[in-house]
Amino acid sequence: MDLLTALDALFVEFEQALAGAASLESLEALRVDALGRKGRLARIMSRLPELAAQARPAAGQKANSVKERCTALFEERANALLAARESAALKRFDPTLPGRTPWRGSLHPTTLITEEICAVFTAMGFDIVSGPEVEHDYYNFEALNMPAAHPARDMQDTLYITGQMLLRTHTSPVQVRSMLVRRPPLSVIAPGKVYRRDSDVTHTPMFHQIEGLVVGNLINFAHLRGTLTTFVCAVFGSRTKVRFRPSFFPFTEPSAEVDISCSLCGGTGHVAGGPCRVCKATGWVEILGCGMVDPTVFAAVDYPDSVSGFAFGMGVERVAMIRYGINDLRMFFENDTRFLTQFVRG
Ligand code: 2U9
Repeated sequence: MDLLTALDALFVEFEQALAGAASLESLEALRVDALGRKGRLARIMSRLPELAAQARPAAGQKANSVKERCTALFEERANALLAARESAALKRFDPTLPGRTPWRGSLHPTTLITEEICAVFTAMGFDIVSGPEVEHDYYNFEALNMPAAHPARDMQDTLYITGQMLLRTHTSPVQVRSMLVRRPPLSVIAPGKVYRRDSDVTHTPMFHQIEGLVVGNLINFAHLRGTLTTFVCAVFGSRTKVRFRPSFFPFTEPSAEVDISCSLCGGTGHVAGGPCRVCKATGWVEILGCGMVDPTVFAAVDYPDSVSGFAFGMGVERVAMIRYGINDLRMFFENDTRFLTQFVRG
């Protein structure tokens, strides 16, 4: 077929093929096949040297005109297909349908209980303080009466970053820092993440603590008892019984652990099905540790001998487990929305 006839045939066949193309994608494939760099038009025009020199300009003009007409046809057809696609989408859209209810997030039980506990203490006049999670050995251990040889400083128990920097193992360094920038009297509460080299069914390498510190003149164990009993009754109900058992912490002397009557069995040790699983049939559950601040700690922050104070600490997940009756610590870290969405501000 001579070159000019081939150009005419290209146009006619392109027009027919476009009419049969049902999608934008097949339309584009036809365009590339006919007009693309290696397409049919390019192949026809590669035969231009076959023509006598004087016939070539006319052939070139015809090729341009075929290309322009093909392109115009292509655009016309593509616009028609696009419009059809849009009107089909519009037909599917029913503005009278009720809207989809948006998914609403909820606060994590750890956050809820932290906020609740902090609210109880701020109502009693405590300030909320915070500090770094990557701490210096001095604030985490040394200033808290845990000198170099103390077992808690062991690599087995603490996550070290470099020689003297570590992930804080408790929020107590926050209170040390507070004492360094404030003068007594002070009452602060420090909520936050803490890290320990511990991981099993009942321990996670990161958990949350809330610790409190009160320093002033003539602060004594009765203030400690009153403050913590008020806290327990606010969070667990006014009928909750509280008992203090002697204990030991390096930074407090004397020290105590606080048990509360079990909220599941009401302190009886038994539920309808048999022995209570929350308190292991004892009627009591341990909720926090506390004590009068050891004078060594006051000396480390240059406070006068005349001041006294009390401190306490609790694990937030533990408090939440007792408060909400959760029996598996891992629930707090799995982010299963079936678990998380069950908690609402009380
Ligand atoms: C300063 C001085 C003293 C904070 C205290 C406890 C007792 C305690 C534990 C409870 C469960 C940690 O989360 S837990 O494993 N804490 O028993 N914490 S007294 O004493 C301080 C803190 C800061 C300057």
